[in-house]
Amino acid sequence: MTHSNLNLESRCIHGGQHPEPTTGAVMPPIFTSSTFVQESPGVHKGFEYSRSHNATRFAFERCVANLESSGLSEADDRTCGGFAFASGLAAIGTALELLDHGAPLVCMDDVYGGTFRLLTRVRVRSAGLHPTYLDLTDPSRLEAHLAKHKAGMVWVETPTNPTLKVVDLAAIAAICKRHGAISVCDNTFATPMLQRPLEMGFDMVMHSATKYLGGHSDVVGGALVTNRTDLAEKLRFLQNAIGSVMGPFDAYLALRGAKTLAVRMRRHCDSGMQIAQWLATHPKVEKVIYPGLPSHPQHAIAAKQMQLDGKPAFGGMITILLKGGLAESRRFLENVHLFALAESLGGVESLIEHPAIMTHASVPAESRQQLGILDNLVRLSVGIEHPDDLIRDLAHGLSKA
Ligand code: P1T
Repeated sequence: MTHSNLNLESRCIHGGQHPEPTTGAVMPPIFTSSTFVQESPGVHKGFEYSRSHNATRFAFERCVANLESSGLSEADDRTCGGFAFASGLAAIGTALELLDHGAPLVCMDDVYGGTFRLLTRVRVRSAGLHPTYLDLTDPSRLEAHLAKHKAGMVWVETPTNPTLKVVDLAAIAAICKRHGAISVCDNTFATPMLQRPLEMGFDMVMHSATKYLGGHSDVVGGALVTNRTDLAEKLRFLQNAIGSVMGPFDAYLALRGAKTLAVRMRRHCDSGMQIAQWLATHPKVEKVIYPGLPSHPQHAIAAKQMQLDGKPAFGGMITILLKGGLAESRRFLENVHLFALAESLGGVESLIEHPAIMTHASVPAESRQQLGILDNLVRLSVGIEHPDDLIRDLAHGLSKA
């Protein structure tokens, strides 16, 4: 049973899940065994070696595949087109192995600093990849580029990390299809509760499961999902051949986290909107970037493609520009207490960080300047605490900025 006829809240809990066959355990046990006995060489119960087959990981993989609407059954692909990895970057690294040596690809200009680092500082050297960074908030830029240049893959994030640009997924997917490029969306910030890129024509979705999917800042993981059987076959081979798989303990935690994704996202969205509106009125804040505010340049497309319960919903990530520079940012960040000053995002607890010094330090200063990742830019991950407490904490920090 694929459970894809259920509402998303129910899919978080039941999607792709079935009781463990030996004992009937309702929640999948943590299968720690690295290997599985065979009756005769090559004759086994479908489990040989844990890098290739692990039932705890499979349960999480089927869950994410279901949430991202892969539409594949276990007959099409053992885990319905879902694949889990040791980290988000391990997932990205494996996805890039779909490309041949020397392949050109297009990447959104604003992406997580680690994605940029893997492409430019590793795969350009080791795989001869040719990334072109484009601002895909205007899809015609992609059309113009692909009319002149080939690309094996187009990689987007939306909303982007950290400037929260929003990309029109349906438009980008259609262009990629016309030009034969594999389209991949890093859906970490929006989560499948708000947008499902495969439903909008994308070939693949990627997640840092470390963030909202896991949801409790206690596990590092990544995921890929595809609705194409040809890509699922390739990813299954690559996942095993490269071996950067998610371990069974992590898969258990990630699956446990994903069960509450719907209820958490509802609170993240409500508090995100309330806090963004409050920040927009604060005299020490120069600018608030939040896709839910009408001032956001892609607000209209965000309202169309990011929805919860059929209504626009914009997530828990907010980026602000303070009046002033690094000194003001430091004073603000040193004087918030409920918001933890830390990298990462998407947990139940609120986090705050300075991308230029922290998560995006690997992006060259010149590119950061062009993208607007400036010294007065601060990124907030709004958790599920009471929003009044969060606002009081921000007010205190800003009073010191
Ligand atoms: O950290 P890891 O699980 O390897 O995921 C990498 C990654 C990929 N994509 C996006 C959009 C991300 O935000 C991340 C990780 N980001 C942070 C650690 C951060 O604080 O932005």
